Amino acid sequence: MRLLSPSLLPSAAALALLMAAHAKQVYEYWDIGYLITNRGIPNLESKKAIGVNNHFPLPVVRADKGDTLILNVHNSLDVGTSLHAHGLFQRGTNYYDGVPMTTACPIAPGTNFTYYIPLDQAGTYWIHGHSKEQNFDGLRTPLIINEPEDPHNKIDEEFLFTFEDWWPITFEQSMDIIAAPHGLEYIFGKLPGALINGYDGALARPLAFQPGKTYRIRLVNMASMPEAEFVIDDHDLQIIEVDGVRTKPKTVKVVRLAPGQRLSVLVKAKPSSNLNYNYHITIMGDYLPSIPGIFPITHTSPIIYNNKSTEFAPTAMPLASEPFDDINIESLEYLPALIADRSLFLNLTSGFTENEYSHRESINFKVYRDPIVPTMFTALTTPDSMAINPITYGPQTSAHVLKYDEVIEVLLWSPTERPHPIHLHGHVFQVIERGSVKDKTGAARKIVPQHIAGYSPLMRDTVMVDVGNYVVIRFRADNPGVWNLHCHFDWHMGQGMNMLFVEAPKQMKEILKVPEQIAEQCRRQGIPVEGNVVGRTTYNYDGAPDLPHLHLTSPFV
Ligand SMILES: [Cu+2]
Repeated sequence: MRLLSPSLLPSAAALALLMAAHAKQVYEYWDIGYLITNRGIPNLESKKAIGVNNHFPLPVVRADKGDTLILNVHNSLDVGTSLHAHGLFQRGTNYYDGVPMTTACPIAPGTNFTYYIPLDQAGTYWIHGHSKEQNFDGLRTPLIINEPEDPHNKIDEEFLFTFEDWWPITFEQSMDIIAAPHGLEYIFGKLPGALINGYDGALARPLAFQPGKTYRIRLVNMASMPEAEFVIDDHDLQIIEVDGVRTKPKTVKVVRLAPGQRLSVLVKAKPSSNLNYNYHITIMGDYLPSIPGIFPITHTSPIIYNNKSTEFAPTAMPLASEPFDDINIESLEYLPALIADRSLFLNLTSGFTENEYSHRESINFKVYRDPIVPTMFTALTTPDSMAINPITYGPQTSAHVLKYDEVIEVLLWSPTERPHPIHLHGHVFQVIERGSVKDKTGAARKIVPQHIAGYSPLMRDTVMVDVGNYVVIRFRADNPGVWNLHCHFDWHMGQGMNMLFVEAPKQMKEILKVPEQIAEQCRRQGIPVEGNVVGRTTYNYDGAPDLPHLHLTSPFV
């Protein structure tokens, strides 16, 4: 028998020990409470915002891959709250995904709850409220997970930019307004300001560049509605990461991010320091009115090579080049286009309720409403034969039950005048195809080359479905749990554009070991944790939340 030196061949156990030696616990204490503020934006009314530890901006959370994030929350609000780590797979920890009535119960007012989140992925993520769209009122912050072995650690310096819209009204106030006839017209009289890194965008900080160096810039769009564009005059941006997924380097002039999306770009500084430059951040949205000087908002700030010079390179604004298209970016890790086992067609559309003509957003005309029992508990406590039947979760959750390891293709289409940044929890998906719903010639159709050996379609967790467009995505159901698919425009989510994938319920029962504190939060609020959508162990759904019938048009519009 041939023996290998242990020093040449570390055992799995030795490797695990090695990893454990580096892994650490990253501890955060967050007291979530109200603050009256306009976030320092001139001429904007203050509102009742939701902050952490009586302060804005929220703490930026930084950790290394392999660490565990221990996030101890105290809820000082008078309503429930919860936190979602956007982009993390939560493999085996579905109950820490932070979606009340899907994966757990809300954190009750006046109580504490601790998230224990294993950080198994490196990249750029964010943490935000997932209870009544509390992110709209400020509960959102980046989560940066460093990869100790990342070759891009050899960059010279790293910068982070977050983008937020800041409205002078609360989410609750805005929902009342937009649901009413002519609500959108009224609300556009209260346009938001822009926050960059948590402060008034007009104060965006100057950056200092040194000739010949390479910088990594992380971009996080945490906005409730607008998209954000980032450009540096006469500098290339090399995309290396999209939504936490490493990509093959892709050089562009400008990047655009929809709400929920993140990017990392490398920027190589000029070889000399003769000139200074500007960078520009534009907060924009096709659906928001264009008001000269007010919206879209572009904030410009200098990149200083030479602080003795006042000379600047000519500006690239307004932008001439096209924003990048995620169909043309490849993931770094080789994974060819998955072969779909089945396809779903999701019509992202809106309507008006039958009696009040109140506006609602929907998926396939189904307006999401919370079940009586959190769906994860329904999947875990009903017999296998019931747990695989979507009706067990109630019609108003639009639950789709997925088989373990099957590949699902989803065609997302927006036939209305509204764009929808669609986010899937617990996964990244491949972006396979996009085009226009009304295109009869196929000219607008863009599809990844599925038969080119070595081609790896981009994987991401949030994709923009533009006005009148469709997007085809594919993912493998290899993460047992209950995962939301929803629009990341807060108003659309709040109006019901949300649905559930109940993924591999049988395997969920084997894998998920639900901590006692989850059920304790439910019991404290009288929320049942067993049975079907209404808490029964039979096929009796009396009392399930209504599914409102939608009219396509309203007599008021
Ligand atoms: Cu939407």
